Amino acid sequence: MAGKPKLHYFDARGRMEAIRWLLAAAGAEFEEKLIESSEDLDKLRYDGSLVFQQVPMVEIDGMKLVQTRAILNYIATKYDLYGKDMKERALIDMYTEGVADLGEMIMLLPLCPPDQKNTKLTLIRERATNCYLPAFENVLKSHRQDYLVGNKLSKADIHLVELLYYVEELDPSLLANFPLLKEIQFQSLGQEDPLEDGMATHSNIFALKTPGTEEPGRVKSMAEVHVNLHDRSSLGSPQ
Ligand SMILES: N[C@@H](CCC(=O)N[C@@H](CS)C(=O)NCC(=O)O)C(=O)O
Repeated sequence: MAGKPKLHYFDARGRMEAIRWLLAAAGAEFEEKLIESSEDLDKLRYDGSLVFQQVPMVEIDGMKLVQTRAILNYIATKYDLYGKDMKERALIDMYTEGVADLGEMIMLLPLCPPDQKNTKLTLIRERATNCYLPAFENVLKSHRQDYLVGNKLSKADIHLVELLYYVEELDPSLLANFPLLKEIQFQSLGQEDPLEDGMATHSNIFALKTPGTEEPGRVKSMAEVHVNLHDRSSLGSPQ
């Protein structure tokens, strides 16, 4: 059996965070090799580990994968989080890109020049309230199922829940008018141990610790995810 995936990135959420969430939701253990200096990054570049000279890079199943989306798609396929057919996959991709559009705006906010920050924040609030959050709320409302696609956990749900935490960090009031989104976020927080809390038959999502809350002063991360038995059985096992 292959060893644990090894994640190469900075001590930050950044582009690696969605990868951490996905692996954690899949119940897959992973190691992190933090890049702590420009020398660390150069070393990876010079030894040919970074095809495009950039991170995130994940060592997995004998490959050194770069490009965030490629990594996410590989992990989602491996752990059966990518739909059952082409149509489900298309929907999962569509929702994932919607999540990425708003997520990217939020992720880049700290890099914005101070004099542009308020304008950017207003734009994010406007897009979240009038476009992205209603879109996801409506999907859930339209079929009244626990998951976005195919009544089964997929990478789209995991990316969405991660996004909801970022939105909440930015401004908790943004979620006020979206009861179904609040519900999936609340359920994802869940119990420490769903089995102990009698939640074993609860079909919804997974129990996550909020990234960044478990170690004060550390910007990341997704520490631990408990997936209830019902979901774990549908996630497939590591190859
Ligand atoms: N399209 C790439 C972008 C990767 C990227 O921008 N990586 C940044 C860190 S988040 C990086 O390696 N920056 C260092 C550099 O380019 O020198 C992806 O999605 O993985």
